[in-house]
Amino acid sequence: MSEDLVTMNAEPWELEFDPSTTALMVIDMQNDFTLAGGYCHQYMEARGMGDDAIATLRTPIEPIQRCLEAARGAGMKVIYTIESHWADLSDAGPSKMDGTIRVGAPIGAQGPHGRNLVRGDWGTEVIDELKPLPDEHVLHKAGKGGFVATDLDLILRSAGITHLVFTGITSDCCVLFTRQGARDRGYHTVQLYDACAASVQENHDAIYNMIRTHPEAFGLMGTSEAFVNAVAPVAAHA
Ligand code: C5J
Repeated sequence: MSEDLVTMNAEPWELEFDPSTTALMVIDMQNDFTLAGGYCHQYMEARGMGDDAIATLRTPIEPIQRCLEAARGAGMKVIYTIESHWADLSDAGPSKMDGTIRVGAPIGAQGPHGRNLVRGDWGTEVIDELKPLPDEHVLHKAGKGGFVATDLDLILRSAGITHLVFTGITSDCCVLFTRQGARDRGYHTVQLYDACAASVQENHDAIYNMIRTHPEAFGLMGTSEAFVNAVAPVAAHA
């Protein structure tokens, strides 16, 4: 274990962490949530907001690229999650199926590029701009929270990880559920404002109001710049 304790600017207080026991989380940066024709575009289009949602959900891409470069340079663990289901939809529960039918984008329906949220299809691939390295985990989850029915907790604890830095989408759904799963399991967390997004900007900002008001429940808030600045000295002599 390294002795490289770093301090990151965050709200409402600074976060001190060791990069060797901290993981960068990249939540659901997959084609189905970031490209026209995908699952998210379909259901937001049903409300006349498809293109706006995709534009907003792509804003974290560059900040995440900078975070990935800094985290990898500092030798940090990087973990991706993907929302996906088996091709026979056996892990798509009744309430989730019903909800996606009602919003106009049923799980498993054929879209222009593949079936919605089906593992192995186009929509459940990590986007080209953020491809994982061969030794990085890409965890597939059928729920919104990354700890539910996955081996995420085991992987983190086996690697001695105590702190999680959250990036990805969406801040009002899968980032929120995964972060809260982490909080309930005792991990320290910080979420990076510009490296996350929701399909509706007001929801993204509401999440940050919640964090500011209840950091004991939701963890801390920072920026990609603050994270990169914190780990850059470690990267410089890694
Ligand atoms: C949603 C997600 N919103 N990744 N998924 O269905 O947040």
